[in-house]
Amino acid sequence: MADNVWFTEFQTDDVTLGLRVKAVLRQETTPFQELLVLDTDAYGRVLVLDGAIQTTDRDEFVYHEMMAHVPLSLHPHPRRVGIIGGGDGGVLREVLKHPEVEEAHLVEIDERVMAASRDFFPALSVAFDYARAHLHVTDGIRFIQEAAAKFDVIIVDSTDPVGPAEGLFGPAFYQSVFAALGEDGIVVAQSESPLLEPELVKKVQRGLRSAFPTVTLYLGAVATYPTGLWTFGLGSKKPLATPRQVSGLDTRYWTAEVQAAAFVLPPMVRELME
Ligand code: AG3
Repeated sequence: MADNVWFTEFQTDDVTLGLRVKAVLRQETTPFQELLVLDTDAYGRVLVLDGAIQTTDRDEFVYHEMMAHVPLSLHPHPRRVGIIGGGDGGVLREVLKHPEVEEAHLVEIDERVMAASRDFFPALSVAFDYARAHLHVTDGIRFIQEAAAKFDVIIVDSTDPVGPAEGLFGPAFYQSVFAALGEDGIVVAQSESPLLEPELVKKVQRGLRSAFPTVTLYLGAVATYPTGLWTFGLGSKKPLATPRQVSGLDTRYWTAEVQAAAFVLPPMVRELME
């Protein structure tokens, strides 16, 4: 490929992120969205859906570790875990690092995302074939509505709230997540950038609060997402206890100390929780 080809994500009408492209590995219109897999020098392989970067070889661990290990260490005995979205498999891989998890159910609406991950992101899709992994290609909203008290932890790894993921950001969805969780249930949902999308951060907090008595959020630094500063909304049926000691996880971002620090919020973030 010519050496001056660039991919541009329009994060808003006024802000872009540009990556020089070495090769376009896949470009396809799925029944749900535009899917693109790029190879880049800066971040390795990059998965893009509807123009938005979902994950890259080089920084995927930050997001996937923070989505999985924070709620799993806060739950007293996470045996059954539901992952809504996350068809690349990155969250699933992290969830299955916990030996006490007996089953993890990945619910992805777009089978082509899983296919792209199998074809181009072996480090993400590695857990698809594990015995404890159960893959469901179906609508996460419906799946959750039919999953009464089934899960200990639910992780909502959605795209931005436009297109197929829109329904995953409203109060009705969080109420069915509440019903799909057992008595110590915890949910985590990716909730966008506090600087660029404060209204979305607030919307997730409000939605969670409409269903869960305990709601908070924590931060992580994901280089390729808008502004790099990312929020994760968390809802819990019980007040949050001290995290369980989880040892032996092979991680590059998450540690118990990083987790504790991730809940220390600057005022500009704290005010989005009110
Ligand atoms: N899901 C959240 C991606 C949000 C990124 N937004 C953006 N680039 N505008 C990521 C899925 C990874 N498993």
